Amino acid sequence: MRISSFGLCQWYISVTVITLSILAGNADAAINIIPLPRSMAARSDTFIVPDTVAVYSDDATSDSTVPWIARLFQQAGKKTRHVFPAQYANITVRHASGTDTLGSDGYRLTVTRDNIAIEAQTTTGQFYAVQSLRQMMPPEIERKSSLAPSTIRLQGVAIVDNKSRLGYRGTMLDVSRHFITLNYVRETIERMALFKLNVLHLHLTDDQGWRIEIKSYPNLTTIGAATQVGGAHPPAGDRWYYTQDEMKDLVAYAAARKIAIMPEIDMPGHCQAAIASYNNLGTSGTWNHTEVYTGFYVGESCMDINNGVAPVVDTFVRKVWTELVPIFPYEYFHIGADECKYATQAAFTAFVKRVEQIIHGLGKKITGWDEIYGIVSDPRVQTWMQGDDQPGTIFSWCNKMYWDQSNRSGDTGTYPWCVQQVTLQDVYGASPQISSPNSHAGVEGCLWGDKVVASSDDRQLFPRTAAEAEIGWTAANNWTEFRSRVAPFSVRFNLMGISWYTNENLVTWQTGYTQYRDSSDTSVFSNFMPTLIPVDTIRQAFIVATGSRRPPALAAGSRYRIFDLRGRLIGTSDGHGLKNAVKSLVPPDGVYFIVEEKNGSARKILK
Ligand code: TNX
Repeated sequence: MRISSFGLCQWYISVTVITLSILAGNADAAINIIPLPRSMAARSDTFIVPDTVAVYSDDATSDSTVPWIARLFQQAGKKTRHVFPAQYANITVRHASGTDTLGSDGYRLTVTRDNIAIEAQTTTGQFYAVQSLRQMMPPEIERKSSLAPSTIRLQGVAIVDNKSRLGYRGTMLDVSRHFITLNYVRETIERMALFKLNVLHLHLTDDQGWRIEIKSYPNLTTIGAATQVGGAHPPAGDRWYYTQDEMKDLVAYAAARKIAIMPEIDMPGHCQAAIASYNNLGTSGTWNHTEVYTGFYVGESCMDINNGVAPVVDTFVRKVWTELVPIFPYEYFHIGADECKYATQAAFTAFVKRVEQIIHGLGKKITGWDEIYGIVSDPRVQTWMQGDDQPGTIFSWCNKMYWDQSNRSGDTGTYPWCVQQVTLQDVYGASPQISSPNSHAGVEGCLWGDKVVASSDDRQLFPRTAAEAEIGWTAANNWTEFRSRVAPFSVRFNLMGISWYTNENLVTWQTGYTQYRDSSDTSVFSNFMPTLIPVDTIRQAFIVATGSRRPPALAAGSRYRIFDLRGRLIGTSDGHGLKNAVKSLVPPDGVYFIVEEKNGSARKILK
């Protein structure tokens, strides 16, 4: 139990987060892993996690996985120590031989009464085994703070998860239209890792903003990053771009989680921020090129390429990509290349071929949207249009994988130009589309930022990202089964602080948990972070949930009010102590918040 003070305030409350399954010491549950492992056989025995977990690793490759295991068990309120030899270990990590059949991302994970065994041919495979183990642990480990000591039982199982269906399983964040903070990008990386996604595609530039420092073109950030859709500016002391050093750190952070970052610099269209920074990159008479575009609809900018690639454009393209080489080790550079309205086809083709030459000269491969199909020699093209679905493409059909499309018809705050809704089932249902004969190289969900402000809109990413991860990993395609396997993730999402969308009619989410609020729902608990929530937020939640503008006068003793995660008042108990309040008011499962009003003392209790 942790107790901390909120400090001075006019009245005092405390919040208790109770997870009854943990209180009861009963963490057994069906094994619900997403994406679905290739083969999984439940065993009849159970592993009880000891207070100190002894970890054995067999070589340097396996050693690098140990910190992830330590972190996992630390979150579970356990200690770990590294031991030798294996017979003293509760968990063993082994580097499988090169002749094994697990492949570059497969693993074996076996849980028995006596120990947990992880085996893989690569650190990626070992990391994925840890992610599966993470999903077998109680969801409470996802809190920012570690669990208090409790009994954790893991169901015995033998998993062999060999070779993902697609090598590329991506998420795209559009950091240009609305800037996305590094913190949120890191958060997204953590969430991707849980589902074994492996490429974060950053749409770094567009008409509304240039978001990466380029030392040889400083205006790109002084001018090009000064605004976003809607025309706002960064608050004083803040900036809306990433420095090269920040990006290097981010790349390393992602790499540790087995995620590569693919940079995209959109050209020759979608580049108004660049043209506004260096006017001679554009041509007059096509589109306003003296200011960064702050409109919401897709812009129409185009670089000066219709009379041959202008030398100034050629130099720009070469220097920009050159500066990115030491930052992004990923093999592909993405050039967007979509929607360059004012370029003739011949000019566009010549430009793309020239950029390909530059990128090849830098030792990288080139990729982009449908428009470059058939122009470039590298096999990978990303497709949003059904008609351009070709072997080797990255599947991002806008009616299945555009996360800025609504979860349901009529959802405000989204941009449903492609289709009225993309439900969880729609995403899952794309599975047959990505199989042979199309033989896609990958799948990617794209969170465009024209309208969606990512950092306050996890509901566009989740739970749909889980379905994307699943179909990218396995060809198994059983919606009814997936529906029940995804249901308990409501709990994990909540505890991870994800404000997710329920697709309420499609999945019976584990009871007692919240869903993302619609705009009419003013609850502030829907994105609750137990350890980080400021007292003012709790106060506001209290006011919203109770309708009371001022804290009520208190009876002798404490009054407890129980809320669900949506901020709905479940019940009130006066003066009978916490235990009684829990007993009489809290439903038998789920996470609830207990707000304790107490005149004169302040404490926050987390269990
Ligand atoms: C299409 S299709 C775009 C983006 C928009 C998005 C909005 C394609 C490659 N580009 O520029 O942001 O729709 O959904």
